Amino acid sequence: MSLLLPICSYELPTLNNCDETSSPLEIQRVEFESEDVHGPELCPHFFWNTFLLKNRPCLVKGPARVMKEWPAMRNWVTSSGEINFEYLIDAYRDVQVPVTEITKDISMEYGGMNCTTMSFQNYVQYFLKYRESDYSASMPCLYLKDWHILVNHGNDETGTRTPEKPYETLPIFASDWLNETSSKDDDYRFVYLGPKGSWTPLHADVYGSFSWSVNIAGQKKWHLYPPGNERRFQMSNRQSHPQYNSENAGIEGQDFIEVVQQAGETIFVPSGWFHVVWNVSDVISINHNWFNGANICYIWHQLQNALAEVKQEIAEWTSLKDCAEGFEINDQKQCQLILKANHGMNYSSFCDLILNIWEKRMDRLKDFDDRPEEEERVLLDLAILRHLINHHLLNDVDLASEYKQKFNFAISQQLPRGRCC
Ligand SMILES: O=C(O)CCC(=O)C(=O)O
Ligand SMILES: [Fe+2]
Repeated sequence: MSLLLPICSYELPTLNNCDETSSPLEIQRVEFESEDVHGPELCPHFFWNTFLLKNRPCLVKGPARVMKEWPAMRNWVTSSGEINFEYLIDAYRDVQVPVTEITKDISMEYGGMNCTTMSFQNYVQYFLKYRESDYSASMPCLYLKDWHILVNHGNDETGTRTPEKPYETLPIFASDWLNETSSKDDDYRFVYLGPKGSWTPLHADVYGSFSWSVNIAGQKKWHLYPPGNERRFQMSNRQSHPQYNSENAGIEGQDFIEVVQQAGETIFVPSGWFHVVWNVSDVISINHNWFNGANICYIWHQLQNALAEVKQEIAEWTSLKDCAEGFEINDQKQCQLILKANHGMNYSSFCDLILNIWEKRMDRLKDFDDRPEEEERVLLDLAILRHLINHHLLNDVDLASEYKQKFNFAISQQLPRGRCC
């Protein structure tokens, strides 16, 4: 089917999934150093067409002028480029933060490490001691990860001085359906603070999302594996590979990209790319997981695959008759409950998100003044959503009829002021 779009500088996704990557295995580098912040390099069309749609990783430098204005760049780093613990403690002293004990065993399974929470101040005290001991093997290696720093930002319950919002998402990453619709007390925007030697095991990101990650201070080393190798890694879904046992060699027989990310650089990790990350020095970084029209069909396919896995599991239990009491493979409700527990999302959470974005874009069309750029984006989102609904969601046998009705109603609506998508 062809999509009717206004003449548009955003290319349309081919609307297949992201499993194929024909690009050479090398990281592309983009420098956004232009003084003109509206210059072509910063333009979201360029990034959309070149990286998001092609599902290719890239390392972005700059835009220096924009990032220099981020409070995080000004305040979290000392003039000699070190992490500014004095400022951070002052700003986040009593905030409870999630901390993971990192094993030195590189073959550890993702999620197999111990997690706890502690006050930010206690974590920094530990960090400084660990550093003074020269990262002694006799001390635990603790990694502050997945800190939702913007959740409840400005809502000062702890008595700590509320800091400024530390950064603004760069325009190239701004189209973000996941964080746009996430609830006030949960999101997919994180800070990571880790001592030299801490690391994150092999995984692909939640739901098949994209991620971007910028180092505010310090260096990280990444190994990136293109999608399509999961079967050969012999793992299901997000589990780690048990034979990842050398930091430098990577997984035997598998091609990968190695990249060292410096302070001030942002890495874009596309959908379905497995990755391992090491903190080469003490590092503080900001990371978002997100998806939008460029990878929404992939997110949907991941959800369908996760449901197929649930059904498969239930079928296996059912064949062990004794444990199968009360379970039916066609019990949609049970399947959806397990899907939510396993995958973090199920059909209704996905469909609610899609309907929410559809409504917001339709509303947005009602009150455009003179911003053709933004209108173009909104029409692009609507065209992609319409395709997803017509060609994927409405054809799915497992989708509840209640949602099919809602989707049929949504796409039967006229676009405001005679527009089409
Ligand atoms: O920095 C890390 O330790 C992990 C980051 C990561 O996995 C990501 O940005 O997707
Ligand atoms: Fe990741």
